[in-house]
Amino acid sequence: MTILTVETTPFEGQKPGTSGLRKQVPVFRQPRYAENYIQSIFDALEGFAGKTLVIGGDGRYHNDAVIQTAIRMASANGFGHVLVGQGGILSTPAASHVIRHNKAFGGLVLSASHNPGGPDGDFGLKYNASNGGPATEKITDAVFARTRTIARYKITDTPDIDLGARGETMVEGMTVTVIDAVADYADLMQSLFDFDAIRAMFKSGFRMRFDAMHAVTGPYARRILEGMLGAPEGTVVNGVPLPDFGGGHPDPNLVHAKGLYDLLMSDDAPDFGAASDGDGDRNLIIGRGQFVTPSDSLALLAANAHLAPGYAGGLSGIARSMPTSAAADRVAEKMGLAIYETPTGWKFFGNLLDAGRVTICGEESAGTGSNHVREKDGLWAVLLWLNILAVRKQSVRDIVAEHWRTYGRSYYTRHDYEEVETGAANKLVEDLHARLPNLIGQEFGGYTVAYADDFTYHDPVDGSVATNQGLRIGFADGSRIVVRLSGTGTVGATLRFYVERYEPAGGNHFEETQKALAPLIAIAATLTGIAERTGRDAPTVIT
Ligand code: G16
Repeated sequence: MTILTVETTPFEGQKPGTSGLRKQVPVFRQPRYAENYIQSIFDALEGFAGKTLVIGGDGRYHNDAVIQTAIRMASANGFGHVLVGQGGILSTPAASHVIRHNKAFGGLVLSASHNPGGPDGDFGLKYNASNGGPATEKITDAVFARTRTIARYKITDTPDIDLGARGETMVEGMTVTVIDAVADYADLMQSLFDFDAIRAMFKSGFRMRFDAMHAVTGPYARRILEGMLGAPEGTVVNGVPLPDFGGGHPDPNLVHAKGLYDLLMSDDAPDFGAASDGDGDRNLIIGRGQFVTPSDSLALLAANAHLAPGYAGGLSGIARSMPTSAAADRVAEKMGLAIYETPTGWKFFGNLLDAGRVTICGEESAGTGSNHVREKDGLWAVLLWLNILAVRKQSVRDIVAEHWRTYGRSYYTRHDYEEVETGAANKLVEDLHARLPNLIGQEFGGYTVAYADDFTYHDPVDGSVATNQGLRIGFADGSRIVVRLSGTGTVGATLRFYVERYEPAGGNHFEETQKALAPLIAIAATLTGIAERTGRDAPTVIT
């Protein structure tokens, strides 16, 4: 067996987006494509000789093939040890924990998150650093630069590892350990939450449905919810990870998890419903008769986290991505906590968490997490909710209503226009960008523009600056419209409109969301000319 140095030439467009490199499977399956990208990652890193690399993915189509390649390349490039999840599986938050727990040099996370899988679906690959979090822009820029000049990669000609069985194998002087994908993560969850209280709640008849969407959280949810917490068998549905997610779209939103939503709104609704996405970092929370927006969920979890043992000492601060509603800001204000507004992308929370400035972070895109790992964490959010419900002994609906009574409500919606022609989408953003300075002071249907800018983030920890992070149009009453291009789509461009209006404590908090926001949605349509420019008369997805 030998180490081979293979000559190669660059591929166009291996640019990591919001969450690593995401492309359609046929693109990723081209000969040398994954190899080029993995070698570019290794070339952008320094000092890993003899160190540990964690590898795992969400089980989607092509996962196993790329894992075998990554193992051969890690060996050929001089890593000393690879930890890989059994069956090639590791949820993204579990991978983050395994990296931290084992003091690994870093990890390769194979996932296209909530994007569809299968031979014609999507695939993705990202590098996480030793803190367990997504690589910083500095590293991803270096990786991208390398993909443009790469001329060779290193790989061994060793046979495939058996990923199905736990144990150790040697690959050219490097040890590969196939680990239990769930055990360490389950221990971590048990250390944060009051499992006794949650167990007692299930025992007293509390009913829940967790939809794993045939994605990676199935084994985690079964072991933790049904195994350790005593939820009745059948609580977890679609619990077997499948390479094509059973033909579904593993995005826990109101379109792709409609079955769960309908159940929770029905006469036969259980007390609580939740779902997670392809790689287990997102969460959907629905109480009986009550959907909880991710922005509200962040605010509610922050306000109640002290009820869980892992957060009993209080929070150091809260962070949210810029397009996320200001609901968490009001909690921070009342509790005297620092609040940070970061660009979209979990990586921007990393420095704040590492520096101990914040304990809890969240995003409108169904991501919530804390300093326990450096990724958002779907099951963690579900367990924190369960812990809160077990202690407060109220329904989700009552808890939400009480929260709005105390803090006011941020009516909030996101309208996505997917697979828009890239040129048209870029032009829309460019034109609106050019008009921003002139909008200030103008009035639209009773809403006066107080500020309009392209969001720039100054990282308070390392001083780095991220520009062009989304167009914000803020109104005098605190309402807001945000327009940005998604960094995770793989076909054409995805345009996102985020619309928010604040209804203070004492106001009407029970209007239908789209109705409550209709005037602002109309302003967004007029200002952007979305219909004329894209030919679309409605968004693809409304959340
Ligand atoms: C990724 C990032 C998130 C981001 C989301 C949506 O999530 O980790 O921080 O909010 O993409 O990004 P965009 O609006 O650019 O599509 P995931 O779950 O896809 O890894």
